[in-house]
Amino acid sequence: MNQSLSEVREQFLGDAAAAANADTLASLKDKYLGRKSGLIAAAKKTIGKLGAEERAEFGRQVNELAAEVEAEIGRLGEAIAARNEQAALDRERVDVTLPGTGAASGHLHPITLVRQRIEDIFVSMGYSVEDGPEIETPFYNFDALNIPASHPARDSADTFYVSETLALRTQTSNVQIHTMQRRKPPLRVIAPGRVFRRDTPDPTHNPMFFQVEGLNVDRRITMADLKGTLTKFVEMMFGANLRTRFRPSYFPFTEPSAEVDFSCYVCDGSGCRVCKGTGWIELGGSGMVHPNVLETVSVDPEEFSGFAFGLGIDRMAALMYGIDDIRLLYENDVRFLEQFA
Ligand code: FA5
Repeated sequence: MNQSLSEVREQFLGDAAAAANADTLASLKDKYLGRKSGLIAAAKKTIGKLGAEERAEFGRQVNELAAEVEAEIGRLGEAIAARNEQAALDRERVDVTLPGTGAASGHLHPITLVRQRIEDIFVSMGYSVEDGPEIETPFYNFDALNIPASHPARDSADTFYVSETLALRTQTSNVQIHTMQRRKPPLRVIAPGRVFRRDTPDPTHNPMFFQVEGLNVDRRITMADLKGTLTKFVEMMFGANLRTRFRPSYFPFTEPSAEVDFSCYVCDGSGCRVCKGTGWIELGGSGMVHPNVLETVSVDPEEFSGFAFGLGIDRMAALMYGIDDIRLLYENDVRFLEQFA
């Protein structure tokens, strides 16, 4: 091979060995095969200086070198592309045997869980579940329940009025009236739902909370039925070790009336901040349905008698889950709520 061509070839082989990526390969191609300033083009230009007999041989050799350089650059290009592709595959490899990240799923609110449990217990005792309006007229929330016009509970300092004639219900007892207007005794119903009062929030009070109303009207229903039903309910709900007590009380719509308490879930009766030192927490009110209430819904009090109760669901949730402040139930702090999943 011509001396200068073999020098170009040597130089090319050295440069080619060092070409590691697409950029260096592109400069390599330029350096040797570039039309204007490439080394092979430069060699071709020397052809005119040669004698006639050398020209043909030199031409053949330069074309052969050009073909060799082109083939080698092509081979290097393929090798670099294959290396790049392999690197990309290695980088993006997915290990299908790795455990997946499970999707977070929601769950029911503790109040809903407790309400469902209460419903299950009473349904197992033969009660049906009723619903009632949260916005109510004074007739259903007060008058039909024998609550006189002068009663302090009707005051706007205790009740949230929506207008002159409508208020947010202060108790689920309104459902007693709706139910007895719709259905005639014998009847056994419970009515869980939201109620509203202008109460100052503290660990056992909220301005919005949940109650469950109970109503059992039939012939010869007595106070013993009421006591037996609620004692059985508390036992099924919380277990036999919780103590309950019935305290004489007053509600305009029941006579006689009794307050139902359970032993404090925080101090177990010794007295603490939650039970305000008494050792007991009020679960709800109860009593025998007042004859005036039965008469208002055209049920004969001589023939039928009944008991009713209204229990605080928030306080039952606190007892069940060991929550020492019912306000936590409405703060919507997911760190708190996640515990009940
Ligand atoms: C009543 O609301 C009566 N309607 C209950 C009743 C029904 C008596 C049928 C007789 C016959 P009381 O105001 O005591 O009663 O409320 C019942 C229960 O609701 C309380 O014992 C308590 O557990 C719960 N409760 C009352 N106020 C609040 C409050 N602000 N926050 C959370 N729970 C409360």
